[in-house]
Amino acid sequence: MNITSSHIEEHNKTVKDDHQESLDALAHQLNKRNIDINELVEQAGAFQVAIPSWALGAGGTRFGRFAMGGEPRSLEEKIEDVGLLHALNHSSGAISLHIPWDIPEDTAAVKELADKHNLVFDAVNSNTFQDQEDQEHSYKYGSLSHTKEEVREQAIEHNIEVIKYGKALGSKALTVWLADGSNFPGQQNFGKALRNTEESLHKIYDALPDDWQVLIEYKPYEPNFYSMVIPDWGTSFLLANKLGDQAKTLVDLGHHLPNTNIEQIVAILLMEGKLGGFHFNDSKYGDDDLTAGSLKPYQLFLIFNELIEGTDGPEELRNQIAWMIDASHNVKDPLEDLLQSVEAIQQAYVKALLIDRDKLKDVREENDPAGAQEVLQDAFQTDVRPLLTEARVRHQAAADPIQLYRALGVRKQLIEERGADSVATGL
Ligand SMILES: [Mn+2]
Repeated sequence: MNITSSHIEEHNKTVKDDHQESLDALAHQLNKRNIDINELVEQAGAFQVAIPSWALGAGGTRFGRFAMGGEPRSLEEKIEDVGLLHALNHSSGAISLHIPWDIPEDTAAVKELADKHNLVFDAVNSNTFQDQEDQEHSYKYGSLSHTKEEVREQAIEHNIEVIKYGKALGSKALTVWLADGSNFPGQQNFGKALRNTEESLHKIYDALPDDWQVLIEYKPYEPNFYSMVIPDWGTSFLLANKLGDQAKTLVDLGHHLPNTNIEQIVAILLMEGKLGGFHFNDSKYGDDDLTAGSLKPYQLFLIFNELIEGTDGPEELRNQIAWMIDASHNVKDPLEDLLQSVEAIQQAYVKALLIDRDKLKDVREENDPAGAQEVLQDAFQTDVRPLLTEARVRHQAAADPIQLYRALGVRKQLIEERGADSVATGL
């Protein structure tokens, strides 16, 4: 399945007049606020969010997995799917691999295929939360934190191997998420488990190329329900500080207890130069892995407000942090879901760029909370969708990616090519 430039042109022609009308209205509105729409269109078009290789199939829950049909059967087909997304929205120009679900056997060929789709390889992810076939030691009771040295060594070796794959593909970061923890009180010595983890991470850190980063993810519960070895940003931050400059914290939006003020965490990590990565999703109760922005678009906007406030400019913000979608798709077509996620992230980003920073500074200085709310709402309530459409059109992508995806019958064609019962590797 290929989306060609003529598919795109045809589609863009059909929406051209309506789009121009909306864009002109928005430009006029922003002009009155002394905002140049072209500058924002450029920033929006430059924003890229990595797609993880495991997000292209139907996601599973503990209770069931409902096949989507046409799921990618190999890493090559996953790259093709991300290529489809990028062709449609011009903002999914990176892929994040999960090893060992997606081992690039022939790295040169995999890189070439990615190049063909204008994709680069973002952070690589290790996996020590499952046992693999022919693995000597089990991770049932932990990996980098395990009580037994031989298990820890095996997990360290795995991470170093993941770095090797990443190096061959041009990645610049390793993301470590540990499922390690305990299910029952008394099961684990908290201090010892954390100390073991620190020592293991040190060995992985020593194997990092000089221009790489290691990103440490945290999670308060699940799969362990009494304690997690790295439960929160503070513990991740502590480890990152102990390791050194190349170690940073990764914030996954679904990895917090309900009502946590994530934007404040973002601000503090940025202040300390320790925010390295971001995983987008949305949730109502826990790590629900729902489409980014589907439930809490205002929270996403407030997070981007802090991201912009805490960095030196849009370009620095884009380059300084590894952006990735980390969501699962149980009932939606994953490709449509990913298109919606990217769109929601870009909306939040552009709306946060609209915030009148001088005014916000003034109202804060004057301790004027009502004034602060007005400033934020002025930005948040602006409908920036025509601006995002314009960014896509200027980059020869689809004015309305989902509309074109459906009009072309992409899923139907993928089912014809790959079968109705193909299953992607992943959760
Ligand atoms: Mn994550």
